Amino acid sequence: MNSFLNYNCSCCNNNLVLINNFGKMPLANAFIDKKLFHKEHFFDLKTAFCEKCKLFQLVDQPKKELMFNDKYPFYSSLSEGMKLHFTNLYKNIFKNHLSQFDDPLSLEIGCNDGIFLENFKINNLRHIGIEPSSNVANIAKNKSINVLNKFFNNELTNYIIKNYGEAHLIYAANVICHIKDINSLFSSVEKLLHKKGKFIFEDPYLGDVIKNNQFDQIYDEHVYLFSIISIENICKRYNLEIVDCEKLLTHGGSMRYHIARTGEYLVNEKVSKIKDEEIQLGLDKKDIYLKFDENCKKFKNNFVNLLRDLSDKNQSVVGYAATSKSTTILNYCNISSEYLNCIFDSTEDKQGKFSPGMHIPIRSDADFTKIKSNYCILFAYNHKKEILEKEHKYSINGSKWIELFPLPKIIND
Ligand code: DWN
Ligand code: SAH
Repeated sequence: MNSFLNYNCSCCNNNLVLINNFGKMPLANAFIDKKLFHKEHFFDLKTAFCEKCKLFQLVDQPKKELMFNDKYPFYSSLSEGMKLHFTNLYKNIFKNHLSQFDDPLSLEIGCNDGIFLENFKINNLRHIGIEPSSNVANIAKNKSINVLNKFFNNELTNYIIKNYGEAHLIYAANVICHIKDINSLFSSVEKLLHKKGKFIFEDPYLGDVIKNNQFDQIYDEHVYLFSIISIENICKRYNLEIVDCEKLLTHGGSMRYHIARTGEYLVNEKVSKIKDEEIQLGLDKKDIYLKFDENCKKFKNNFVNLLRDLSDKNQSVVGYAATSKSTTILNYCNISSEYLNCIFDSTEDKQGKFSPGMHIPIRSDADFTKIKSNYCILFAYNHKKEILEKEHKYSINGSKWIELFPLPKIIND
C-alpha cells in the first residue's frame, strides 16, 4: 500500500509518500522497570519519502526531551572499536584540515561521553562539545572536556559565536539524522562556520539500509536516513556544498559527508561518482522504497518462522546487545519472551530492566557464557568482530549465532 499523506516534508514542505508502517512503537532507548510497564510511551513508527528533495524520513518523531535527557542509556565509549574509529578520525582531520589554522576551534554536536573530543583535549586544541543528555555529558565533563549541556540550535549558535568565535570544524557522528529541524540546523551551521571551515558529519547510510534491508536503523531517534542526493539538496539552500564523502563500515554502513562553503574547496570526484551510484540504485524514486517495505515484511515472516521453529524444537534463544535498533525488530515482529529468553548487554543502566515494548529481560554480558543457550541473536551486527572475539567461547559447545540481515540466518548451520 502506498499513498500520499497529509504530512509535508520536514526539509522542503512537499507532500510525502508513505513507505513503511511499523505499527505502535516504544522509544528505542526507553529500557523500563516492571513497575512502570503501564506508563510506557508509544507512537506510530511510519516512514515516508519526499519525491521533491528525496529525503527519507519519519512521518512523526516523539519530542526530543523524551528521548535525550538525564537518562540516555547509550554510552559511545563502551565499544573499543568505536574508540579506535574516532582516534583515527581525529588524526586524519587534524592532518588534513585543522593543521592549516592557528589555534583552530572545533565543535562537536552530540559529543556523548567525549569519545571523539578527548583527542582534542589531550592535544590541547580548542573545542566545544554540545550534548543535551546530561548523564553522558557529565562523563565527558569529568574528562575535562568543554561541554555545553544543551540541544544545538540557533540560540546556542549565537552564544557560541559571541563567546568563542567561528568554528574551523563542526563535526557530528550519528547525530544530524536525529535532529528534526534540518533547516534550522543547516542555517546555524552556515552561520557558525569559518570561511574556510568544514562541516563533517557521518550517519547510517540510506544506500546500505536499502541494499541490506537494515530496517532496524529506523526508530524514534533516527528521523532521517540520508543520501548524497538529499544532503546535496539541503546544502544548496545554504550556499554550502559536499566537497568529499567517504563510505564507512561503522553502524552497519555509514556515509561521512565533508561540507564547505560553495567554491572554497575543490570537489572530490567521488561525490558525483557516489551520486551516480545512488541514481543507478534508484534512491531518487519511490519504487525502491516500496520494494524495501515488501522486504521488511518478508524479514518479519522469516524471523517469526525461524524463532517458532526453534521453540518447537525446545531450543533456547537469547540475544546479544540491547541496541536501539533491536527495539524496532522486536516490536515490529512482535517477539516476546516466549521466543527470546533475555538479551545480554554491557550497559549497566540497561541491566536488570526490560526491553522497550516487548519486555525482554536485560542481563549483564558478564553472565552470557555462564548461562547455557542454544542460539544467540547478534543484535549489534555492527560490532560483530569485537563481540565474536570477546565471546569466542560461545560456539565451542555447539551453540550458534543468528545473524539478522538481509534475512535472519543461523551462522555455520
Ligand atoms: O545513532 C545512535 C548510535 C550511535 O548509537 C544512537 N541513536 C543510539 C545508538 O544506537 P544502538 O543502540 O543501536 O548502538 P550500538 O552501538 O549498535 O549498540 C550499543 C549496545 O550494544 C549497547 O547497549 C552496548 C551493547 N554492546 C555490548 O553489550 N557489548 C556493545 C558492544 C560493543 C559490546 O561488546
Ligand atoms: N556521537 C556519538 C553519540 C551518538 S548518539 C557517537 O557517534 O557515538 C546521539 C547523541 O546525540 C546523543 O548523545 C544525544 O544526546 C545527542 N543529541 C540528540 N539531539 C541533539 C541535538 N539537537 N543537539 C546536540 N546533540 C544531540
